[in-house]
Amino acid sequence: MSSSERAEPLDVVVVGAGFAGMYAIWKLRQTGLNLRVIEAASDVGGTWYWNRYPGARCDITSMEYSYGFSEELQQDWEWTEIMAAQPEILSYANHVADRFALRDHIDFNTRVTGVHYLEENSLWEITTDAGQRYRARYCIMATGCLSVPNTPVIEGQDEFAGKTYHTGNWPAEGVDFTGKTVGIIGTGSSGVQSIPVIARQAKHLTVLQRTPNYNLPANNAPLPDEYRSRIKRNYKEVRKAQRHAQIGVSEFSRGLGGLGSNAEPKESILQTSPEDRVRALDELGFEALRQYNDLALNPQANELACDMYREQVRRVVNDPETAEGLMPRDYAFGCKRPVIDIGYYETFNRHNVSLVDLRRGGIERITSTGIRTAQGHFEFDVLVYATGFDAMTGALLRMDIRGRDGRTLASHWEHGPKTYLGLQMTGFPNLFTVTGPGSPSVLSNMVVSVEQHVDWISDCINYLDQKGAGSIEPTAKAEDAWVRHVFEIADGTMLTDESCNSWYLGANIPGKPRIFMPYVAGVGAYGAQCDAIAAEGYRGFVIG
Ligand code: NA7
Repeated sequence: MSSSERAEPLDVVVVGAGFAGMYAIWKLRQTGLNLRVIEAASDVGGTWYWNRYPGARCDITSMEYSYGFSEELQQDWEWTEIMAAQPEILSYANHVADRFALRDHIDFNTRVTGVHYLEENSLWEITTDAGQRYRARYCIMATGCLSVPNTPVIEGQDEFAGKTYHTGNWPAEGVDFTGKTVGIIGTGSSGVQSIPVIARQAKHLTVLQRTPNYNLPANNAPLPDEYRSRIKRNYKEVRKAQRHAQIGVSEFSRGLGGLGSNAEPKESILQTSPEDRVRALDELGFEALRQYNDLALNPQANELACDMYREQVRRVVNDPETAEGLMPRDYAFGCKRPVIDIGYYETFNRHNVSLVDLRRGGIERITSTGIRTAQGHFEFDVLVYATGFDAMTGALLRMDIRGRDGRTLASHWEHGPKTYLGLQMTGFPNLFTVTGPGSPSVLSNMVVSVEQHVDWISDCINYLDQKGAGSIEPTAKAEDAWVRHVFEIADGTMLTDESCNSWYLGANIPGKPRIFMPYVAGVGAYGAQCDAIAAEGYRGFVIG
């Protein structure tokens, strides 16, 4: 009898075997819960399994973007760089799966299609594309925040005769661009990371850019020995500090580069003179933008930083027209996730790279040989979409999730995602989301947030079992209040400014409600609230 056909229902079904699903196995297995994990891919790793595009790399220091649940694991594993590249992170995921025998619990190559609550026996029924059926008391959605690639609908795209790839679904065997003319659409993190690497191989690379990004230097390097041993000596403290930090990166990594580990910005840009700013660019280049502490709070300060940024682009890029085309305008520095880059602007000084600034005339259609824009036709052998993801809600909404009374998640979220703590939704008892909308999630070190959520869910299930309770779900009042709170603290910041079209707001997907989805208060403040709510007997939840 296969696991999915057992007569007895499971305790837990977990959807997804990325970092969240893998940790859920380790954690829930300890408490004796009987679980299965369903994964669409052929192996573990989630984001790091799918995003194998050239140049893919973590933007948080790897010593911190790693599991903290096993002291032996964190002592044994050796990272080679400050911010590891995708192949190394995927090897790490494989190592963890082998070391803790996680694969025994996972059904691979299986995509969940339906998740229905059976009210009469308080079970979730999960169906898959292979026609399997699982029943479980609890369902945990470990489906990732950036797991549904967004391919924009462009007229004629099926007519393109060459090969087409998406950075978020890259072939495992890689792509050889040697001798090829390549077009790439998109200059977010995936575009900025892959463009320098593709340019080194392709005959010619044309970058079709709709919105230039603000990027900061990655400052990646081989892992310094002193830092490695300092972290390893203090890992216990590091992990504790992560849980109290704003984005889940401890002070032990201060000054190393990467998100959350910059040196503390000490200077007010408003206090500087134009000469000071020129000097700062002379000495530090783009790095200069990291030293100011008032960019997030003051629009005037932000605009000064944007001017500096554009000046630095002008300095690095030789051709004035290309430099002009690469300059971000009309939106704030920091409203989108900063992209860390390795040689991005220098790439445009190569003879085999050209920029099409779509602000001067957009894409009209894809043809059999390339892309026609209002500025002319560009020919390619290969077309790469680096066009991002239907972030945070995409993976959940494409499954048919139905709670009490057959109500769909799609209708519950018609006007944008509604959750309590980013963990549960009203009307969907015993269904949990890991790093869901309404939690720090993508604004944080994901591994830290994943562990915090899975720990909380595991404690919650244990609590219910001890009480002999059958179900938990938030009250509508608690859910509404949380949604309001998430909105209120982001409102008025540059993150929600009208000029900002980030995927945090769902603004990259036509028709998606414009709602700021992650919780900005920080990992520490958020974790404290989760703990307090649990300690008060799960305030705001109905336990049945
Ligand atoms: P992003 O950051 O969403 O970037 C997608 C890029 O694709 C962005 O430059 C978009 O321009 C561009 N795009 C999307 N649709 C189109 C169309 N129709 N025409 C032209 N250009 C288009 O995704 P990434 O994969 O780079 O990064 C996602 C996260 O992964 C990143 O933040 C890290 O956390 C890791 P737009 O800005 O919408 O004008």
